[in-house]
Amino acid sequence: MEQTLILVKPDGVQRGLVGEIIGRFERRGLKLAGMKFIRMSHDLAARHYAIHQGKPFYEGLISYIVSGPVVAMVWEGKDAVAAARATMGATNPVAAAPGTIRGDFGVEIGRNLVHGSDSPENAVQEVNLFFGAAELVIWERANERWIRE
Ligand code: DAT
Ligand code: MG
Repeated sequence: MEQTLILVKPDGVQRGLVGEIIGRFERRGLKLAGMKFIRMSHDLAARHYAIHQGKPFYEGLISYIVSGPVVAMVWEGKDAVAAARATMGATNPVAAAPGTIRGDFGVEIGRNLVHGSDSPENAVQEVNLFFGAAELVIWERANERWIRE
């Protein structure tokens, strides 16, 4: 089953939006497979954002993501990556549609509240970077047939 790595970034935690953000993925119908509350190390941040190394915003991005605790989660389901990205909204909250997390709570690209994997291939890498196999839970959701055909 497709999985995606979602982070509630330090601004989401500091602003008391953890429950609000988790609730949106939960209500959407994605299924939670793993969750932890961590302070990312500089090393983890550098590995997570390796693709952005050298870009003008890289240093600011790293110092932001390690500036406070984050909630790291794995959500799963068919098309989990695309569904989660749609729920998050565009990278720049100013351009994000109202009704999305970034469109409802953000006004600044460097404070965009949430991370979500951008492809199923990258999602596999990101999930493995943050979670060991033993930290992911296989479980049966009682109302599964009312969410998935
Ligand atoms: P996303 O988080 O939507 O996947 P991304 O992977 O392109 O976006 O970039 C990672 C983060 O880096 C993004 O959430 C915010 C920051 N960022 C991206 N482009 C930026 C820019 N042009 N200026 C400042 N920060 C930027
Ligand atoms: Mg990205």
